[in-house]
Amino acid sequence: PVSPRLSKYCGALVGAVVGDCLGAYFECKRHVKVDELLNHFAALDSVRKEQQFTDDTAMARSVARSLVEKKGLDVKDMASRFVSEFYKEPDRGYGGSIAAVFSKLEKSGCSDPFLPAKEQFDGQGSFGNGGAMRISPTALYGYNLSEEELNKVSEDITRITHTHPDALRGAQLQCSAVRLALRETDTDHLNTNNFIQKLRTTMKQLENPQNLDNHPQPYCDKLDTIEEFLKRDSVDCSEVVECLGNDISALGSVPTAIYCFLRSLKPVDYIPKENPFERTILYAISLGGDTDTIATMAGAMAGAYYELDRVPQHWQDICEGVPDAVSYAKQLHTLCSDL
Ligand code: 8NA
Ligand code: MG
Ligand code: MG
Ligand code: MG
Repeated sequence: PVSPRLSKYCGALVGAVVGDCLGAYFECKRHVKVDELLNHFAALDSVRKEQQFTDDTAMARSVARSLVEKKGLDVKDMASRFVSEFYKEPDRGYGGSIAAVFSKLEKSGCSDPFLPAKEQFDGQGSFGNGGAMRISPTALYGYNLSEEELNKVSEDITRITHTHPDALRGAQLQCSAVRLALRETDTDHLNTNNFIQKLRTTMKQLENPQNLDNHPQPYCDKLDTIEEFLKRDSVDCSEVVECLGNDISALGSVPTAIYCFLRSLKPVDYIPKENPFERTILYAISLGGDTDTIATMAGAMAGAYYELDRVPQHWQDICEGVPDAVSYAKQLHTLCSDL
């Protein structure tokens, strides 16, 4: 018998992999037609061909492997794994500007693993979601860490490629949400207000630690929007996209992924799926835009919450990298029990 905690660990990493592999087909479609989405998924039932993962999973695997093998965060080791994976398989659909970071890391032998990312976009750093898309294994590793320690680990892993505050805060938010989903034991009744309130407390501390008036706190604002949307019976796709986003920025995708997870706890009228894990993935993809990344982030939360056995077996069979995800989940579970 597998402990519920281990099954939640496996669910998180497998959920992330299937979200990436299945979302990738629709990536960059500005609008996904519901009919097309449902037909695609119906046809998938008889597909045997492997559905390949993209940069999201390629990088998440390096995060997991490095944490396991180094028994904690070793930034140089993680940076060199990102680099060698990139040069082994550069066509996994990486973000447009990230090759410059990998090239500088490679030339310098990762001597200062944080420097190349700082130089991106004239020193502004990337605000892309490439930090958040890969952070989920950190929530498994950091299950028992204090909130402060967890935020520090998420930030350092993200800083290897992204230094813009939006990218850092986005990865921290994603990691916190996955950890909350892992820690949730009542899989039938998630209190969404509590869930959002805990995330708001975390983000408030990160965005506005001195509690200043009129201080920008964009992630807290998005959490308010999510809460407001959840009070309504339904919200049009177009309004979700307009207010929360579906693009490659962290701010325009991490809150969206959280909303997808929380909205899909209940039936969604145009997604006729009983299984709430499946519903989460299809709903995330239905929003269009950066579908692999929003589905991988929502998939990590949903898999963590519902556990591995809610991830359809056929999806597990056809998505590339599922057995490895199970193996990393087990190793992170063992590691974190020893910490
Ligand atoms: P990134 O750091 O290259 O950022 C992605 C893009 O965001 C950049 O290429 C810029 O266009 C833009 N950007 C980021 N920061 C700034 C800034 N400070 N000023 C102006 N523009 C900026 O790569 P990443 O790792 O963050 O990207 C992750 C995404 O790329 C994921 O969705 C992943 O799946 C992949 N991807 C996305 C698409 C898509 O359009 N949906 C397509 C292929 C690959
Ligand atoms: Mg991708
Ligand atoms: Mg993407
Ligand atoms: Mg179970």
